[in-house]
This record gives sequence, C-alpha cells and structure tokens, in this order.
Amino acid sequence: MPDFDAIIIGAGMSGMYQLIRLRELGMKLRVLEAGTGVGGTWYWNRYPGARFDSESYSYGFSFDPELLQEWSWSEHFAPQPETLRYLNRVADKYDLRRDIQFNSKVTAAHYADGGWTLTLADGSRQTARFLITAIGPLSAPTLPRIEGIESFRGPSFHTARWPHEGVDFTGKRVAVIGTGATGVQTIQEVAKTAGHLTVFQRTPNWCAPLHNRPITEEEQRRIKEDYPAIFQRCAETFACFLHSADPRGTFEVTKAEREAFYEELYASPGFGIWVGNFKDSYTDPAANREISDFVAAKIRQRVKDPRVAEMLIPKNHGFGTRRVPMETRYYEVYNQPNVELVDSKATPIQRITPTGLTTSERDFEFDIIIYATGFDALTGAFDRIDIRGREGVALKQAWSAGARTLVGMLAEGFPNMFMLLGPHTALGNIPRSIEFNVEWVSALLAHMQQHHLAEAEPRPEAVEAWMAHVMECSIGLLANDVDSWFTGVNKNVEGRQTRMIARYSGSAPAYRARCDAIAAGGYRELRLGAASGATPG
Ligand code: NA7
Repeated sequence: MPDFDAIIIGAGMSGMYQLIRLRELGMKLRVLEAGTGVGGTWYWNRYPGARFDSESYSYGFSFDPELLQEWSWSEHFAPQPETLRYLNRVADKYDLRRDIQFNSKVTAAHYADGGWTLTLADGSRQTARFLITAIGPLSAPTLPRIEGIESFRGPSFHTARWPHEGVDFTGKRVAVIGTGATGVQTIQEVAKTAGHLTVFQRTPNWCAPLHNRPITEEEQRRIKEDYPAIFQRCAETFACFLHSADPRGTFEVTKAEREAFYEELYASPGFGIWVGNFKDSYTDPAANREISDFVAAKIRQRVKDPRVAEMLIPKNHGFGTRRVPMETRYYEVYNQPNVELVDSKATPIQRITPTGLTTSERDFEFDIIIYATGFDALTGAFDRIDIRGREGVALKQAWSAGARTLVGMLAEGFPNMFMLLGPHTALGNIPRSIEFNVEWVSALLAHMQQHHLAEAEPRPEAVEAWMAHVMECSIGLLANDVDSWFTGVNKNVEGRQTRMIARYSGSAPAYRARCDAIAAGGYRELRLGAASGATPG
C-alpha cells in the first residue's frame, strides 16, 4: 500500500486548493513544500515592489463565498506581503498545514506498479498512487551565466529568493540586472532609497502605468456585492482578466478615435492597455506599430534625457509581444540623479568581481547586486525534479523537443501524474486557471473513485490532437517572432536558446470547453485502468 492516496508537490495557490478539494474525496493526502510556509510565488517573491498586476478582487480564490466577504483587499493591486497574509489566512481557515510537510524539497518522482515514489532532498521517500504537481509555471529562478558570479563579496540576491528579513538600500550602491516585470517593480522601489542605483538593461520592455490606489470603503462594499459578476466576467474573457480585447480593428476607426482610445487605456488601471486593446494589436504588424508608436511617444515625454529615453524604447519587438511590465513612475526613475541606465547589449557584463562588475566598457563598484533575471519558465520546475514514468523514461527526455501534454494536465507515459498549471494550460489571470485545473483534476479523481479505476494516462492520439490544437492557436501571433519566456527562450539555460511554441495561446474559455468536453464524454481521451492494488480513497 502506498503511504498516501495522493502527494501534491507545492503549497502555493494550486497546491493549497487541490488539498482542499481532494480532502472532500476522503483521500489520504500529503503536500510537500520546499519553503517554510504556504504561498508559492507569494512566499518566494518578496523583492521590494512585488505586487499584483491583476485587480486584487479578480485574483483571490473565488470558491468560498464566505472568505470573499471576510477578506478586504486594501489596494486595487495588492502588494506581496498582503497576498501572503491572505494565503496564510486561507491556510488557517482550512487547517491546511496539518497535511503540509514544509522544508521538503522533492528531488525525484519515479513511477512503477501503479504508483509514485518520491525522494526528498534529505534522502527520505514517500509513496502515493497519484502525483499532483503544483510547482508553478514561473518558479525555477535562473541566475545569469556570468563569470565570477560567486566572487562578489557583498550581498547579492535573485528576486525570487529574497531574504525574509528584507534589505535596506539606504545610501547603498545597488545594481539591478534585468528589466522584465520583476526588474521594473524592483527598480522603481529601490530607486527611492538607494544612494546610487545602476540598472543593467539588455532588452528594454514596453511598460505601462498600473494606476494603483487604495480601495475606498464604498468601493469595498461594491466589490463584495459584485463578486459573482466579477468572476463571471473573468470566466468570459480571453485570459480571465477583467479586461478583454476591443472588438474593433485598429484601422476601423479614425486616427483621432484611435489616439483617444489609446489615451484612455494608458490612463486606466491595470492590463487594459495590453489585453483590452484593439483586437488586431498583436497579429497585424501595422496595428502593432500604431500602439508601439503611441507608447514610445509616452516614454519620450516621461524621460527627460532623450538619449536615455531612446535606450528605454524597445526596437526589436512591438508593444505587447512580450509580457508588459506594469509600472508606477518607472520611467521617471531615470530622471533621478541617483539612477543610471546601462545598455547591456552594447556593453555586455563580462564578469562579476569581488567588488562589483566589469562591462566591456568599464568597472563598477557595488554594495548590493540584485538579479532580476527571471525563470526557467513553464517546464523549468519539472526539469529540476528527476521525474520518471513508465520504463524509467525521464520527463525531461520525453519533453526534450518541447513539452507534450493533454490539456497541459497529463503527459503520455506518466500515468497518474496530474499537472496543475503545467505547460499548455490557459494562464492569464492565474488563480482563475488554477481553480479550473484543480476542479478538473478533482472531478477526474472522483470519477476514478466511483468506478474503481486506479490508473489514468492520456491516449497518444489524444495528445497528438491536443498538440495540434496548441500549434494551431499560436498561428499568426507576432509574439512568436520574439525571444521571451512566452516562446520558451532563456539565454541562461542550456537548451533554451531557440524559440518554440511553449504555451497555450488559445482563449481560456476555449481551453475550458475542451477540458469539459473530455470530462462530459467520460474521459475517452484517457486510458483509465483498474490497475493492480488498491483503488483511490
Ligand atoms: P523576465 O521577464 O524573464 O526578465 C528577465 C530579465 O533579466 C530580462 O530583462 C532579461 O534580459 C534579463 N537578463 C537575463 N539574463 C541576463 C544577463 N545575463 N544579462 C543581462 N540581463 C539579463 O523575468 P521576470 O522575473 O521579470 O518576469 C517573469 C514573469 O514573472 C513575468 O512575466 C510575470 O508574469 C511574472 P533579456 O530580455 O533576456 O535580454
């Protein structure tokens, strides 16, 4: 008999919710979590300035109406400490910690005889019939491959491994390497107190104003009343945000109307400017040029030094074809006398030294170095565990030419492994996708329980058909021609140098419809077997 019916790896939002749902099936459960607390992304990413880019009230769990009324978000886009408090509150309310083993990093998961054996970093082992990975799409941090990185004598941090006690920058000489969504949030915060901040930017990103502000009492009351409508809206939009694309094409309106619409979006809170723009903004190059030119003009207005403004305007990709970092006075930071921007493409960082770093042009001295250099996205967290399925085949090997899944949740050759937010699930406003994935997996396990089925694996032809759909959804996207984690590129990771179709780019409603059809049809796309041994639950 296995130790558990199911082991869930990860106590972030997906692991927490999966635990809640599977308890309802009476299963014996264990969550293994590398950190010392719950929260996943919000546990690890404690860097200064970390906060939501989704409206807070569209981001929290939706499954518990009582919790929705009990919890009051303080800002339209909540800061990380508040989100972590919220998730701890959920853990308290559902008494989740009794099934979570903290400080428990899983290093291997091997399938044999209808179940999984997991090995932890301390060498201990646990077995379960079902393995559920709740390990996150952006959770495997990557440091830059720069010589001498170990030699720096001062403190240095990756943003996703931030010290719990925080860092004081007052009067310090600070370097930030990286200007993605994380770098942008970090820079605008560190610039407030650092003695001198040097930003090393390899590729500028198109950033847009977040327009965050506190939630008033009146707004709070309305939000709590409107929750059903808020989540209904999220269920209907392309990427589960409150925003959705404007049904008009960019050139269906006059130039004046277009400018007015862009102005309105630029002045509105949140992702509207990205995902609420004209419908052809990211498929028609001419349309994309219009919005890019508009945002470039804004950057030129906001940054006083024209040379610096030009450095901050992306030249190799159009607006919205990479993740748009949301900002609060980010561009104005470069007007401050204590902030310097270095072009790391023109003058690459050659090595980290004991006292700072050296570029092809000059030496820099720093007290603190911050690496905002991102993640081995989508599949990186899987690659960091030695996952082996039937006949000892390694998942990393099976996915060497790109991940192959059925609806992002199942992989051929890896029976009884269910991936929450695996590659090819709809992402967008992530908790909405988490809730859907968790409920789909829970329904499958309930079905197996009812029918005394002990083994589930996707059929090869179903995987083939799903992969064809994933490919089809990506046709015509301008983002395909740009290096970013969207296209599976991370220059700091071996084997991630070339672009691929790394994620699902269809709509969330279309994704859910496909998953629901599988369930409604009795899971014909899966080989469900009454394998040897006990049935679940
Ligand atoms: P990103 O968006 O992957 O950004 C990483 C940044 O780090 C990006 O600007 C990179 O430049 C830069 N980088 C990486 N390696 C180097 C080296 N060696 N030298 C200089 N600069 C480097 O990660 P984030 O954490 O900001 O965001 C990830 C997602 O998390 C985000 O989209 C949200 O959805 C949440 P590059 O662009 O590769 O030239």
